[in-house]
Amino acid sequence: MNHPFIIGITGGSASGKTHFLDRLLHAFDPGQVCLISQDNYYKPRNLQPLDERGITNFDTPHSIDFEQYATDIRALQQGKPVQRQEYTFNNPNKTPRMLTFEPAPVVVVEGIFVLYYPELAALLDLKVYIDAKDHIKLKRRIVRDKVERGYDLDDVLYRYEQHVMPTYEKYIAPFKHDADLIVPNNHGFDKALEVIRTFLQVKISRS
Ligand code: UZR
Ligand code: MG
Repeated sequence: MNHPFIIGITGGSASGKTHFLDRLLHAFDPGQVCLISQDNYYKPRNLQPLDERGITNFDTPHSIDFEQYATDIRALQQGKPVQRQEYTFNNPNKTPRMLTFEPAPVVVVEGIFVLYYPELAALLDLKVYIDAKDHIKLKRRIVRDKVERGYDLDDVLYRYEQHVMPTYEKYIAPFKHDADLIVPNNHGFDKALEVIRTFLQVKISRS
């Protein structure tokens, strides 16, 4: 097999990265595309930095074990499978599964910091930035954090203002300029999705 084509997907929290990838991956067979998400590389909770109020801040580049993340992406690049325990966010009742990432012609690397870490960015053959307005991201984040991550409204608003936005401005938005493609996602992304899907199909057919 040739080296896989590695596509990076980034953008602010709740910009629609996961949703974009759900839709994209739907169009492929499981053996054609491997998704390896930064979410599974959060360090354990007791190693997460605390803010000045003693609240865990999951939004700093120190929150992620990016050395291991880069090592695992390199393994996939060389055609080797990777195992990693699932990260279950704020759900103590959920038993983490052991995930296996199998090498595939296309590898998708997704997360808020994938352009920030130079070692990681250097592995990407195509860099895509999903862009949404701040109030739209906040609205999505309120809904998602309640349903999927178990935070109440006060908590979401506090984190958004104190952690998420400062991180966005410092470690995410500046890297928009390093992206190859910027996909606006305020009202949907159907056409951009189709462009990227078609492109990846060509890559797969030539692999
Ligand atoms: P996306 N995050 C959690 O909510 N809980 C955790 O245990 C670990 C991370 C959040 C993190 C960040 N911040 O903004 C977001 N907080 O996950 C990134 N608070 O994920 O790109 O899917 O929004
Ligand atoms: Mg996500």
